[in-house]
Amino acid sequence: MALYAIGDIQGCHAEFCELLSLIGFSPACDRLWLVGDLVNRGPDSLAVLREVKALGPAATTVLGNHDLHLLTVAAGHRRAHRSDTLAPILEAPDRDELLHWLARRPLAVAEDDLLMVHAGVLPQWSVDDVLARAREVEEVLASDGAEDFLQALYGDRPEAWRDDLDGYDRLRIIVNVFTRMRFCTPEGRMDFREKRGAAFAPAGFAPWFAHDQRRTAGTRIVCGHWSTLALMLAPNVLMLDSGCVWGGALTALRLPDGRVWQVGSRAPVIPEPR
Ligand SMILES: [Mn+2]
Repeated sequence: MALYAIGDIQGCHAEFCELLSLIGFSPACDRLWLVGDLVNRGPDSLAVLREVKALGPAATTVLGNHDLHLLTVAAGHRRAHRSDTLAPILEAPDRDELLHWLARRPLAVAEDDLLMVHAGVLPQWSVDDVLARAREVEEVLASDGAEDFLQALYGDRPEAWRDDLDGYDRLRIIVNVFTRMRFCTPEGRMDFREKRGAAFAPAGFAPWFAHDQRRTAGTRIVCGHWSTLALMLAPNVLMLDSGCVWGGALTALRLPDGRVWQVGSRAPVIPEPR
């Protein structure tokens, strides 16, 4: 029995299957953690969704920004972007089942000394804070209020967390932290414009994981989202987005020993913008 974490798949179904067979994954005795962004931009998001859903309790996936974009487009609140590859899901006979399943995935999961989110966590949040805030959003996504919430989901504001935020502002910033954040200030103000690597931090900002006083520093965080950082295996930050959809690779990491497997992307290399 082993636990494997896999980075952002984004519809790269062939690479996902190749990676599962490379690690010898067995749903009967192994477990899979997926860092989110199962869908979009890549060639076969529908097959990825069906495959991960069919793995049942053997696979745990957290929601990423592209997964939420799919839910929002499906609800009719946003138009698909030109580079989106979501149409086959929206037209699939099992679309409702797949979307219902996706909307009930968590935003954060913790087990032993591990914590998984798609993008990051604010420096001033403890592991308990992370889980409590994730549950707030998960409850709404699984409720009758989900459609209204998805309509109010998008936006960069508020840009800083406050404990007394409420309503959609509170839910929106929680989602932005878990699914979109790259750079923030020590107080937890976020920047969403810069998508390049750590060297491009806007003045006053640093990568979310680089702040000295970060309260989750003693926990191993499994995440993805920041493909311009490529694969980053710091002792307590395991960032697994190695840019498969951009021509990079899809990565699997075995926990707790840290052995890594990769399969090369079948997509052409796209240097930017991610
Ligand atoms: Mn992402």
